[in-house]
Amino acid sequence: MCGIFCLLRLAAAQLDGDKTVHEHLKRRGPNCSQDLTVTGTNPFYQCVFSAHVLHLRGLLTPQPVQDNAGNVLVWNGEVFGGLPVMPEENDTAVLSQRLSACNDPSEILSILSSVRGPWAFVYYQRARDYLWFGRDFFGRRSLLWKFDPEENGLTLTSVAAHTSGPAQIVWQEVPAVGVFRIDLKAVTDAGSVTFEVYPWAHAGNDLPSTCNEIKLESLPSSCTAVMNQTGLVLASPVCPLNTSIPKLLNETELHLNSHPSVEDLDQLLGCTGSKNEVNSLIDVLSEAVRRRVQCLPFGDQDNSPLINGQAAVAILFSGGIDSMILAALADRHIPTHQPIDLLNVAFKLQDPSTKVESTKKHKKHNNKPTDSTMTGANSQKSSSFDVPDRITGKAGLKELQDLNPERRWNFVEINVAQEELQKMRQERICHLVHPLDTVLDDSIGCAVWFAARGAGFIAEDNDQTCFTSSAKVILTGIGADEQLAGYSRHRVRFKTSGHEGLIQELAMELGRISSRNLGRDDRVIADHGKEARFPYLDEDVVSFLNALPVWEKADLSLPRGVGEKLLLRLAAKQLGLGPSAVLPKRAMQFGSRIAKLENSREKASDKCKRLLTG
Ligand SMILES: *[C@@H]1O[C@H](CO)[C@@H](O)[C@H](O)[C@H]1NC(C)=O
Ligand SMILES: *[C@@H]1O[C@H](CO)[C@@H](O)[C@H](O)[C@H]1NC(C)=O
Ligand SMILES: *[C@@H]1O[C@H](CO)[C@@H](O)[C@H](O)[C@H]1NC(C)=O
Ligand SMILES: *[C@@H]1O[C@H](CO)[C@@H](O)[C@H](O)[C@H]1NC(C)=O
Ligand SMILES: CC(=O)N[C@H]1CO[C@H](CO)[C@@H](O)[C@@H]1O
Repeated sequence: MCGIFCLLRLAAAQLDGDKTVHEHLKRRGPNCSQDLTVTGTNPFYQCVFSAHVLHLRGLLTPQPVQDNAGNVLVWNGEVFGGLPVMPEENDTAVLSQRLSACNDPSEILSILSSVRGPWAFVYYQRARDYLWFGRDFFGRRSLLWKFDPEENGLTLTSVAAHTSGPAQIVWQEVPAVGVFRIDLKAVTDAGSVTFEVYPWAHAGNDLPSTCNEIKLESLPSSCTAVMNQTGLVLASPVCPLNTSIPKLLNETELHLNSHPSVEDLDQLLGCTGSKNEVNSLIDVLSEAVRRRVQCLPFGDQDNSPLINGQAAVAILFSGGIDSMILAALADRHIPTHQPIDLLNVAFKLQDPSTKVESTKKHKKHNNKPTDSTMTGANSQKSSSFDVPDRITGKAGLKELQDLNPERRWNFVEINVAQEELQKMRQERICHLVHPLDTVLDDSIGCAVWFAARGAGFIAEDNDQTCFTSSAKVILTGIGADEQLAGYSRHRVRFKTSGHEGLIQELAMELGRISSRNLGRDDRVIADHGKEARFPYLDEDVVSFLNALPVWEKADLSLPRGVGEKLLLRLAAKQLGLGPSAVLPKRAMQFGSRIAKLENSREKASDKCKRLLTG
C-alpha cells in the first residue's frame, strides 16, 4: 500500500500541496517518502510527485520511480498476475520498465489492462508530455482529484482532507471508468484541462457512455473529458455477467424449516447437482486467497522467519459466512505455525441496564489488571460489548479452532466506546471517508477503521490479554454480497421483478462498488499503514461468478440464511464449516452496533453531520 500524490501546475504560480494531506499520505506509506518535481519548459508546466511507500516484501523500492528517459511513475498497486514479475523483482520497477518501452497509447493501455490486481497510478510520459492516471477495473485503490481554476492546478492523491474551502473546489473520487490522459502541451496552450478517457470495455461490446457519466457526476469543475475518437479502450479483465434467465426450473423438492440448518445445505448439495460449481468456486477463491496471503508472487513463505510470533495476515471478522470462508481458505495457505488475527469490532451498547450488568460481571470474573496500552474502553469485560457480530464471531472462532486446532487463531476483541469514537472520527476518520459523506459511510468508515487498527484484547480462560495486531495485510469479504445476492434488497428485487430484475441489480452493484465502498475502505484501512485485500474481487473469482447463471449463485425462493449466497454456503459446508454457513446476512453497521450508538432516526443515505469538522 502506498500513498501517491501528483500536483500539476499549469502556471508558474506558487502552489503547495496541502500539509494535512501529506500527513495523511505518510500514514499510508510510513517506510519511505520522497518527492520529485519535473518541469516542462515550452510551454511551462510542472508536476510535483510525492510517494509514500509501505514496505511489505522483498527490497524496498522507493518511489517516485524515474527512468533514464525522465518518465515518472507513482504506483499504488499489487501485481498479482498478468505481468511476469520474477521473485527478485519489484512490481513497481517492472512496471516502470515496461511503461518506459511504450510509445503509443495503445501499448500503455495494453500493459495496464494486463495487470491482475488492484492499482491506482500516475505516470508522466516525458517524450510526449502526457500525464496518465487512473484506477483498476473495480476501483480497489483510492484516487481523488481536485482542480483549482484560480491557481490553475490539478491535484491527484490517494487520500485528501476534509477542509472547508471554496464550494466549487472540492475533492472527488476519480471514477474507476478507465484510464485518463492529459496532453500537457495542449492544456497549457488552452489554459484549461481536458482529460482524454480510455474506458474499460468488454470485447465486442458497445462503448459505455463514459464521458456523459463523468461529466455529470464527478468531473472537477472547469475540466472537460473527451472520449478518444480512435476508439482505443482497455480490455476488461473479467468476462461479462451471464444474463440468462431460467427457462423452466424444476421446483427443488425441499422441506426446509424456517430456521435453516446445516443439514439443509447437505440436502441441497445432494439434489441440486451443483457440486461441480461448488468445488470450482472453492478452487478459484482458494487461489485468490493464496495470492493475497503469500509473498506474492514471490516464492513461499514457509521459510520466512516468524517475527516475534506475530501474524502476517488479519481478517476483518464478523463470524459471518464471507469472513469464515476467507479464514478457512487462509488456513490452507499460511503455514500452521503462524497465527492468523481475526479482527472483531464492537461498539458499546448504551442501555443503562447493560452497564450495571457489566460491572457485576467484571467483579465476578476478577479480571487481571491490564497493561498500559489498554484503553479505557477495552479494559471493561462486559456484556455491553456483546453485540451480534461479537457473538457470531466467538462461535466462528470455535468452528475455526475445530477446523485447525494446531493453529493459533487470535480473536481480537476490539471494543469502542462513544468518547473514543467521537475523538477519532474528528481527528482522523472524517478525513479518510471524505469525499463520501453519508450516514452509512460514517458508520462503515468508523467500524472498519477501528477494526483495522486491531487494538483490543484476546480473552482466554477468563483472562484478558492486551493485543494489537501487527499484520500488514488485511483481508476483507467485500464483494461477496454484491455478486451472490446477499443483500435484502436482492430479495425485494427478485420478488418484484424476478430473475431479470435480480440480474440488473447485480450488474449495477458491481458497477458501483468502487464509488460506494472500495475507495473509502482503502483510505480507511491504509491509514494504519496496512493494506486491504479483497479476494472476492479477484479477477478470476469475478469471471467465474460472472459466467455462472444467476440461479446457481442464489435461490431467493429459499429462506434467509440459505437462499442468498447459496453457492457460497454450499462451499462453506464443503470446506467443513458448521452453523456459520447458514447465518443470514447482517450489515456491519448493525452487527457492530455502531448504528445503535447514533441517532436511530437517520437514514443510511442521509448526509452525515458528524463527518463535518468544525
Ligand atoms: C515500516 O514502517 C512501520 C511503521 O513505522 C514499521 O513498523 C516497520 O518496521 C517498517 N518496516 C520496515 C521494513 O522498515
Ligand atoms: C486520440 O488518440 C490519438 C493517439 O494518441 C491522438 O492522436 C488523438 O488526437 C486523440 N483524439 C482526441 C480526440 O484527443
Ligand atoms: C427438469 O426435470 C426434467 C425431468 O427430470 C429434466 O429433463 C430437466 O433437465 C430439468 N430442468 C432443469 C432446468 O433442471
Ligand atoms: C450462462 O449460463 C447458461 C446456463 O448455465 C449457459 O448455458 C451459458 O453458456 C452461460 N453463458 C455464458 C456467456 O457464460
Ligand atoms: C528489478 C528491480 O528493479 N529491482 C529493484 C527493486 O528495488 C531495489 C531497491 O530500490 C533495487 O535495488 C532493485 O534494483
